[in-house]
Amino acid sequence: MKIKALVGAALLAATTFSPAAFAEEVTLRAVSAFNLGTTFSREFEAFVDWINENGKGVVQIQVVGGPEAVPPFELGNAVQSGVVDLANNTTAFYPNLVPTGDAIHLAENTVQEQRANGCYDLVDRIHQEQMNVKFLARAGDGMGFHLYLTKPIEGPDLTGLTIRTTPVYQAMFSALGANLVRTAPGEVYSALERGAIDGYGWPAQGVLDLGWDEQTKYRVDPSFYNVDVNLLVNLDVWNGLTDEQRAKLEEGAAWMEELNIKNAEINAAEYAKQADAGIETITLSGADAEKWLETAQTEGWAAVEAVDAALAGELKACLTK
Ligand code: 173
Repeated sequence: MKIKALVGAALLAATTFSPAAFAEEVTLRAVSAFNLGTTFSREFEAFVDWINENGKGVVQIQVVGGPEAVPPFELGNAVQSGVVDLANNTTAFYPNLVPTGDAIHLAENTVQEQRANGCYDLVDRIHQEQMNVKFLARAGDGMGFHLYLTKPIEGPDLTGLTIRTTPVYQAMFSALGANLVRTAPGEVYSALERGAIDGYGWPAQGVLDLGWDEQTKYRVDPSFYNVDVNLLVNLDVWNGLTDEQRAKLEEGAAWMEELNIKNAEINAAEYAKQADAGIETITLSGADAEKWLETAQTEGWAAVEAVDAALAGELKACLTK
């Protein structure tokens, strides 16, 4: 018995994560796919502060870093394997692991509605089964995506334009005729500066954070979809926590998801700042706007259906009205 216990303790000491049975307070190591201090780490950092304030003696979070710590497109693998315990990441950065993840930003209902109608449980189950992570919480809800350009367009025709993309915009922009280049956010500024791209897909918020306004002339309205930036916890780590630790993290998750309500107001403030920075708005209207939004939804769902028709059907049933 004694030897077994000693070997067990030695093995545990060799891992970065100390299970709850041996430590009253556990510290999770977290990495963000987005630069710390910028828009898409905002809710994550608020969540970390909330946990570190309200979880004393139970659970704490240590932020290891942002994209400089783990490259954004590698972060999914890092949290899957347990190299990091908790990740702030968007489905567009881990399509290799959860190929139907694109469905989440096609949602027409809120995160709170998805919790109530069972959709959150479905999304969580898919993440657990396919990626070995607990889908703890979602930020970004209530904020759409836009196309930003260095040259004007007349209507919803992107023929001849080279646009920086992620899986979010891929189906829509390619159906509208664009050439696409997939890059992490960190490469957008220099691609614009070099003239390698004529524009990029990006959410309503965060352009100024990254200094991209210097290289951006136009934003195309209306916005489409709903941003998803998710807190993911390695499933082995999650399962090793006590009920109290899990409950504290879930309490923090619900608190963080309430912050999504502020997005409408923040979007409006961000549009005003973009205008002040000289970004002009190209507003598609009438049939052009209809084509823009219709293409977004139809092509977006077609891409998810092509991955897994049955799962796409289940997701669509609880994500759309
Ligand atoms: O454009 C992107 O890099 C992207 O897909 C995304 C998704 C969520 C938040 C910010 C960017």
